[in-house]
Amino acid sequence: MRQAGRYLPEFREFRTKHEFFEICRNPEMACEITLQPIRRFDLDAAIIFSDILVIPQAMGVDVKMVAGKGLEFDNLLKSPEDIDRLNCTFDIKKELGYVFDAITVTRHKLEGKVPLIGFSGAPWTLMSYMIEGGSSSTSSKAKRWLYAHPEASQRLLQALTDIIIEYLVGQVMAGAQALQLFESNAGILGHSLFSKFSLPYIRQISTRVKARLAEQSITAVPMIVFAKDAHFALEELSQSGYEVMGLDWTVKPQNARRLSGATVTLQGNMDPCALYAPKESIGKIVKEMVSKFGTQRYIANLGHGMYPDMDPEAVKAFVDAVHEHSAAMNAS
Ligand code: 1CP
Repeated sequence: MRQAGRYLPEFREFRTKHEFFEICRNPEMACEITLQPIRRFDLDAAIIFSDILVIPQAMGVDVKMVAGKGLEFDNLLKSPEDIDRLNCTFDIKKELGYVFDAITVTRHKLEGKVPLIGFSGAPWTLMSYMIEGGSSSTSSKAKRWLYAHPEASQRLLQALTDIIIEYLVGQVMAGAQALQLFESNAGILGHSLFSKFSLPYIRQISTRVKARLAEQSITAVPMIVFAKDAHFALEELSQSGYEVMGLDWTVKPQNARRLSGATVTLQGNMDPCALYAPKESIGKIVKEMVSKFGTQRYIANLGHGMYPDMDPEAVKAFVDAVHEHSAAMNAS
């Protein structure tokens, strides 16, 4: 989940001086922001500071972070003809090489302290941002494409898939030691649309990333799939070629274990809003979560990202409780 972000005063301070995408494009700055949470908390991994929206940007959708307003989009996709004006075959290294450079710089700076995670948005989530221009409670504009223009939708999803594969392989070549794929808008699809417009591409990404790395004799890295609110597809997701399945907080740990079988590692899934609870309560919630998942084949995490008004001390309480309770469970 997002580690940096607006809940950290040092991030907010940095953001008074630099625009969001300026930080993403500057490897030294992206590295600095990546390290901020690592300095503060006893975390087991770092996630590179970037955003899923850098791919739509590189394809020609304008995405800006406007001070006091948030993300603003221009050049959105209105009809299938607009796919033709997108740049679907750009040189990844040229357009997104700044992410690779940020990964390499950060990997060096981390000096092996914790592994570095690279990431991308999954095709459907990126497609929906390119049509909706932000999050939407219904995603009706983007879902309209799936029903009214299924073939054009698949053409766009396939183009995004091809780009994402190259982008993730490039991140591993630059030094990423794990990869996370965010299908943040999975839930709105429901099972039927998910099976047709999300899952096949999620599968293609794991299969083809692994094949491309093997071809180039690069050691494979663990891959994490996080499809938010896809409680209806846990079994299929756990068999989609990823070592780790991320879970949002609505999922019952026992059900996820039962559906995902013996080989998949589970990640998640504390409700981020539990960080508003007093510290002792956070400790109790963490204890219950870790005892339900067990300490093996498990990565303790939140079930989604944090909000700007969250207290860094609550994050510390969460991280420390994870270490405390998992150590106690391992010792008993
Ligand atoms: O720890 C980190 O900061 C890691 C970098 C990271 C990651 C993994 C950021 C920085 N964004 C993301 C992923 C991301 N971005 C997702 C997938 C995960 C999720 O579901 O949350 C999504 C959907 C986005 C899109 C995005 N970027 C949003 C949500 C917009 C919406 O309403 O739908 C927002 C607010 C951003 C901006 C952003 N990205 C990252 C940060 C720290 C911020 C806030 C920046 C700021 O305001 O200064």
